[in-house]
Amino acid sequence: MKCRTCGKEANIRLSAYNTALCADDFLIFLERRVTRAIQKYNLIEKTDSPLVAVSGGKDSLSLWYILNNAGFPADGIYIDLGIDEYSRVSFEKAKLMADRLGRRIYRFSLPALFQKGIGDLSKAMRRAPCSLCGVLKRYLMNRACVDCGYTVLATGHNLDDEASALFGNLLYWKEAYLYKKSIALEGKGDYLAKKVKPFFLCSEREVAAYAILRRIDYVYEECPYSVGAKTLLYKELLNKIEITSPATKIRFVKGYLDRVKEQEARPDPGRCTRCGYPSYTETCNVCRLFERFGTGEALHIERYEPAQAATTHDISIEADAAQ
Ligand code: Q46
Ligand code: ZN
Repeated sequence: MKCRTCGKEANIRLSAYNTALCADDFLIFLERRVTRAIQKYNLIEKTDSPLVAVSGGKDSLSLWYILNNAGFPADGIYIDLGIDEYSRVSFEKAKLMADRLGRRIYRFSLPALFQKGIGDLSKAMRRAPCSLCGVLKRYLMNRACVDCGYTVLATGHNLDDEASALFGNLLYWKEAYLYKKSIALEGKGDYLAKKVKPFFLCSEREVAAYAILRRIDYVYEECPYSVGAKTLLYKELLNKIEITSPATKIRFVKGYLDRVKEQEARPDPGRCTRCGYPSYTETCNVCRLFERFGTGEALHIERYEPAQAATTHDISIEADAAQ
């Protein structure tokens, strides 16, 4: 198996593109896919100041790395869910990348804000941890982006995440969610940040290979609450289909992108009467949580400055007709 670009021995087979590449050319290939998606879908402008949602996993750390090396200087936001060792290790990995890039990282901590981690908080609220976690992460990341002066929030959702979410939403005809999954969701006023997913068309396997080849130190363990999640089953099913019919996932997600209408993608939410941030109800879920479990103090965000100078390499965003 030879590398399509240089003819050397290939290291990775990309069945969806019916090709194979050596390690060096694969890194260039993936970085170009990301920068082209940024250009094609107008995800981030050169004048933007992006904030990356960093979990300590391979996707978010690789995205943070790529953006900074592609000329989009970005800081990170980490949400500490208070899941003991998992949260501690995840934040360590996030800080390592902050140091490597020479970028700042912000942190919201659920135990500091609510005196409980996501496990106890979800028990107290009689709500599934992942559903509550989703609400909190959306709120806190939006607050970090808007309040700290960033113009766009970038998340590391990859092709497999999007294909499995789309599959699940179609399977149960969750039409209300169907149009909220686009590659970019525009912001509104001074209270809702623009959200983008530059890895939308990059598979989980591709991002994992990228992280390993770039020696990105990420947390291997999954969040303990992900065990048994339906999205994992959907990912497995889609990967089985992919084996016999390569490129199914990317066609599925690209077909969605062609159909999704931006106007419908983000129905105008109202604003919470207490905090002023997006809410479909008079008082948002998070203000209600603060009322019950908060410390009574203002929302507190921690800020970590990088410990050492940045070590980066440049990634070109010029179009390359050969790819
Ligand atoms: S939602 Fe659920 Fe994830 Fe939150 S509680 Fe963990 S598994 S981290 S993407
Ligand atoms: Zn509120």
